[in-house]
Amino acid sequence: MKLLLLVIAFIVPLLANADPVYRLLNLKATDVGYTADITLQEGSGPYGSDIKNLQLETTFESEDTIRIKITDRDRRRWEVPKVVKTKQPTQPPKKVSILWFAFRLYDIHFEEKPFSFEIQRASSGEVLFSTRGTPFVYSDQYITIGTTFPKPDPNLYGAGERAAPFRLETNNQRYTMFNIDNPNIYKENLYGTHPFFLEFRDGRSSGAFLLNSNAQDIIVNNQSLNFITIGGIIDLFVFVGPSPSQVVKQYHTVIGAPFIPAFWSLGWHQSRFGYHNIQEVQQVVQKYKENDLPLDTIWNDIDYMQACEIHHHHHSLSLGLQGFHDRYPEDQMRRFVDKLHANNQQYIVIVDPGIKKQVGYRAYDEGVRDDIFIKRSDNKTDIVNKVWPGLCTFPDFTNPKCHQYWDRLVSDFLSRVPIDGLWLDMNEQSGFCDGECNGDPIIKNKFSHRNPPYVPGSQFGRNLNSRTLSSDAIYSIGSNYDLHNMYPLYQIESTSRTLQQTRNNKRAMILTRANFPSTGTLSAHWTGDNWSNWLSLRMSLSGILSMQLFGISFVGSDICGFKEDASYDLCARWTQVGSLYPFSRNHNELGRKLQEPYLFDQAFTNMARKYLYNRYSLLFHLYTLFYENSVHKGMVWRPLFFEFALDKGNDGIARIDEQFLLGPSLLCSPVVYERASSVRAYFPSGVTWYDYYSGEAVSNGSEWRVLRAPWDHLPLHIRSGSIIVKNTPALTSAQTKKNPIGLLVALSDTLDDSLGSLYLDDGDSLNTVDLGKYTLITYRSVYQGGNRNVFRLQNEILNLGYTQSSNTIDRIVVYGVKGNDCKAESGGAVLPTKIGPFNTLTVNLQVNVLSKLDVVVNCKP
Ligand SMILES: *[C@@H]1O[C@H](CO)[C@@H](O)[C@H](O)[C@H]1NC(C)=O
Ligand SMILES: *[C@@H]1O[C@H](CO)[C@@H](O)[C@H](O)[C@H]1NC(C)=O
Ligand SMILES: *[C@@H]1O[C@H](CO)[C@@H](O)[C@H](O)[C@H]1NC(C)=O
Ligand SMILES: CC(=O)N[C@H]1CO[C@H](CO)[C@@H](O)[C@@H]1O
Repeated sequence: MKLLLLVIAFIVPLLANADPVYRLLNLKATDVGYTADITLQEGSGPYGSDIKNLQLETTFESEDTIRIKITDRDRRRWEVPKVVKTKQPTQPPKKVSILWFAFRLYDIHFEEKPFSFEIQRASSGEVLFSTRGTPFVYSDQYITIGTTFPKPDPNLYGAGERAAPFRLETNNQRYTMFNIDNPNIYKENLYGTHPFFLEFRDGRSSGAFLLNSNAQDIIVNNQSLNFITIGGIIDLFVFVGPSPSQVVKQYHTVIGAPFIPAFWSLGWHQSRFGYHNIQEVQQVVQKYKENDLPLDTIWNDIDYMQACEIHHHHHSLSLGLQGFHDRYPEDQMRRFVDKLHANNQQYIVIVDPGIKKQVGYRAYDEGVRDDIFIKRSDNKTDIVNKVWPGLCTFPDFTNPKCHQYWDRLVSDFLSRVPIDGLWLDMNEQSGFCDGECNGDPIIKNKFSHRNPPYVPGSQFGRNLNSRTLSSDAIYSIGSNYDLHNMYPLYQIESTSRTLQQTRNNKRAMILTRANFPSTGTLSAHWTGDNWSNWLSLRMSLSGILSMQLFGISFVGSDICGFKEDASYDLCARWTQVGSLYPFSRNHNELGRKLQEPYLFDQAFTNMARKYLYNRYSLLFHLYTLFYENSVHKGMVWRPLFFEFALDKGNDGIARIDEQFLLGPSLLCSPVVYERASSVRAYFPSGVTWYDYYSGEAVSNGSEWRVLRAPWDHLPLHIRSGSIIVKNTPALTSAQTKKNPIGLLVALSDTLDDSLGSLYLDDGDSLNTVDLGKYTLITYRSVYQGGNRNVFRLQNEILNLGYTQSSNTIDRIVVYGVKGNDCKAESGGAVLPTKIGPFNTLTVNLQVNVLSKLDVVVNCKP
């Protein structure tokens, strides 16, 4: 009998192995695209349960984005709900009208049998997405759709979250996407799911996004890419670019634009798991000040929480929000936070979703009373898993009643200690039991939500229940099988509403670990539990670049590494490049060597001060990049090929991920290898690159150069033709915001103009852009009379909705000046000038940032 079963088990998949063949029928053009039926003609997918009658709906979303939705015609399947009220682009997508149909940048062609489709670039006929010749399977728990590429080894990016090189490897790789609490193990799936990829081919780009929340794999095999998902539907968006940044912009139009962080949150952050008591935290703030090191925000990990003590550690572990541990007396905490605020500094604490299952604990009792915890598959009992406090239940943020519950807990906590943001950890959801700790699982049938036939992540020896809530757990709107990856979105949405209301409609900071498309509209992210090693340092760069694609612009990694001890050199290099992370926070694990920047030696402290001040001198620039990012003009960090897609100098530009651009014009080439004192850096073509600090012209582009980089030097270059605003840095962002500013002009090396911009608002109120409560200024330097010896620098105020800024522009520094005898004039008055090394010109002046700026510089050759 046993043998027979075994034989059947082998034969059945073999028999079923004739690939499914679907046929397209009844194709009809509609006002906005096409509809059709797709019917299974023969064959079957590897796991059976094929869906026979499918329905196709193709929508021309806009001139550059097409959507292909394939659903079950007979039965409604799980579809991703719209969770976050995503901020739509400032230019709303063009109304579907006959007019723009003529300008569509793509065509779509269907093949009847076997069913396939091909999306082409209208201008050239180039095929961007073609399912022809790729497997198309649509069964209950296994759906696959894919595309082929014209040449082997295409340049592909995306498919996160993981710690891996930015450019995807194409030799039969399986990229799993399923949110789990996994330390940054090279190439394994991590805390977020992003079924998006961007392709870069011959200087142009396209991309695709599968709007699907189930556990998935993307398989990349030399000349093809296949999405495999184990539930939901096919809802595919294809973006035609044609530039890489246009693809990203098109993608963000679907998932929502990144938010503009509160100005203060762009400052420096210090955190540690293992600040044992309030005195230690106070001392860190004090030490920063004594060492003349900028600090905006101090963080507490779980050490502050009141509850049980485990592992014989000093710290206590439980849900926060209930209250503070004895070592963090609440009255002292309140005074401490008030003092931080008086000093323009901020305080943030961590909170986990798990609620300790303990009668008498308010958060638990009220959750039971309101019946808002996630249920087991019986849909009756609260599911229980173990997290730091022990056995826990988990709020079901999809339940509308849950918001009141969460709102009450969070706002009560804030009324006691006015924290400035929340750090949402463990929200994958992480659990120490596989599935649940309730006892034996309730298993109803073989292939259930708990036990699907195909398991993304099984190559790492995991199933969907490994160290997380059981995939058959039940929420008010569906099953964990479908919702697991979206849990953080619901939690962030609820937390954000509460923080905004409680904090008088000010932007609050939320830092989440788990993530999904749309996360970046409300929250920051850090790349999780990395190691204090050089690989983690390198992976932080590609991790941040990938998150920019995913619309999570406000992102960073634990500076100096979380796990294990950071060496002097590693922490020095990490502090340097970390000072240019969109989100800059030094964070460290319990029991590890302390790594605050003043703890090494005087030389280290001086080095850290230099780069922290450098960050603070770029705060207006960063803030302006976030504004531009939010209104869809690009990313905060950019890979080199985003700005230099047509760079002819070197094919390798598509592979570079150890250098990056901060905005369009600052090229950073950090040292990310042990014992290196130089770095091999590529300079993209078509512009001159000046050393950012000295103004020396270093390269005319299109070449690799070896740059000297002693232990305390971060190579940074500015592109000719750009203007950036520089702050006079202070110990906090608030003070920096008031200080005088300067303009750094890197003159164009052709007769083109040099350009820059500045975005200003009050720094923390909501919707400043939509309400017009901001000021936007552009700066332009124009050569006069076709002559590079004379140039005129002017500003133009494009929007004047915020007038509280009283910054003085007190200096203009110009790189690339021709000649060394220069006169500067403004409105007939002569301005003092100075020529320094490398013909760097400094002009001194006193002009209010909101006044007219008009300076003419005339140099003798
Ligand atoms: C990709 O496919 C081409 C053509 O089939 C083959 O020559 C090449 O070796 C393959 N490359 C890899 C990395 O598998
Ligand atoms: C679970 O129970 C609730 C209320 O009793 C009901 O509304 C919901 O539809 C049930 N969910 C499932 C998946 O059975
Ligand atoms: C850039 O090109 C100019 C003009 O050909 C030349 O004078 C200059 O030395 C070059 N600069 C560098 C850094 O190679
Ligand atoms: C991204 C990364 O650096 N991952 C590594 C971190 O360190 C651990 C332990 O050395 C490795 O297992 C990871 O691969």
